[in-house]
Amino acid sequence: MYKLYSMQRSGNSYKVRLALALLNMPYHAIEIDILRGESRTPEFLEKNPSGQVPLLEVGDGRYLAESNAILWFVADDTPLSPDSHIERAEALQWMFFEQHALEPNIGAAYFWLALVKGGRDLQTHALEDWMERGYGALQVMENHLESHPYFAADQFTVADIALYGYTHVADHCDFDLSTFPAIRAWLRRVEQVPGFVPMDWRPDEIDDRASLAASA
Ligand SMILES: N[C@@H](CCC(=O)N[C@@H](CS)C(=O)NCC(=O)O)C(=O)O
Repeated sequence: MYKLYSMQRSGNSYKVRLALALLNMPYHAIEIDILRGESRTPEFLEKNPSGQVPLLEVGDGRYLAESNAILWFVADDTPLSPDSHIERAEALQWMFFEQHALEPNIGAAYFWLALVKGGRDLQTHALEDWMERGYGALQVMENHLESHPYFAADQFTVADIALYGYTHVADHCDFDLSTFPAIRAWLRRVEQVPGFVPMDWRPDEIDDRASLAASA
């Protein structure tokens, strides 16, 4: 069984939890609180030198980092992964887009505005850039979704999961989605996919370090 190091309110971690839930794959979840430095301990850095979640232990002491690499790994040979050569590449194209255009802007705004107390004051200057680039990414998505139901292969794939992670919290960190009707319709379509789980959903087996420590 896989072991997933993840943080409940991390969009990158949620992408992996959503894929595993949709695939009905059992796993053991370990909650890592990045705000308390739990991803930067020597023990964690040994597993992932980047000091970040999500991190999947795939067995035999082998670890996989980077949310989209994990998505690709778990979705391989499942209905979440397109079959044809070109459609697989198109899914990857959108997953790279997510990492360079969406996540660094909406993900950063979400982290500092929604998760870090006082984050808005600490990041006033960066916020302007994140907003501008984040809206740019949303416009690219809107244009695509005006004529496609999903991002790749005209079907729901890992590319949608990757993009859903931060797009669905954009309005929690100052982005206004009211002028992006195609994105809003796509968000609702994703939420209708059988087996969909929201960000605050927890798998049955969760090892929360803080609650374990508190009950010890
Ligand atoms: N490109 C990585 C980014 C992962 C990432 O930024 N993780 C954040 C949580 S969303 C983290 O662990 N930050 C803690 C830190 O950098 O110390 C991915 O997609 O997995």
